[in-house]
Amino acid sequence: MDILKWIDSLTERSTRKVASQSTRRGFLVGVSKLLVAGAFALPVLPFDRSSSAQAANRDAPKKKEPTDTDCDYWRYCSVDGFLCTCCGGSMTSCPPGTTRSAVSWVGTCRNPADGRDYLVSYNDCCGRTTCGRCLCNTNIRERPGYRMGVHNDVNWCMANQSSLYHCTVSVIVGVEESQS
Ligand code: ABN
Repeated sequence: MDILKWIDSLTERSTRKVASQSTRRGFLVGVSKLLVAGAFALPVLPFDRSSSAQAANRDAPKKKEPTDTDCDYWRYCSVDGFLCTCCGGSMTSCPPGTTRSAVSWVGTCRNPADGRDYLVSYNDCCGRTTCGRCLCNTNIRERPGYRMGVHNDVNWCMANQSSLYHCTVSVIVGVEESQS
């Protein structure tokens, strides 16, 4: 009991002493100084700025550039058919055993590399059954069947000796005049 009283009186005496030696304003000034010092110190504290943010950036999936076997490759902007690049041919040549259609439809596609518009002739390759690989149906600026030259939902092998449709090539036949 005595020890409790002694702790009580000790606490009371030291509290009174602190209270008599300090003012409320002084206390507030001290706290403010601490806050200001903290605000200046914060930016120089050693944060780990190195790896995590950079790694998150680096590991974000990058959009892969389309190649000549992808439907979103610029030259295929108005295709309706199987890409010959997936069928043993190339962008401009028919696979072995097929012949290029005598007639075709055309599309106008912008090349993102130079920003120019190209006239692309989409010819079907004829003489073998459908290739079945890389079916694309992009149809940009395609028009209904009454404008046959820009309609692509047609078997253009109809004018060839064999009307079997195999795949489609995309041949550049014109380019817009440059602006300058
Ligand atoms: N021009 C490609 C194609 C071929 C057959 C049927 C529809 C479209």
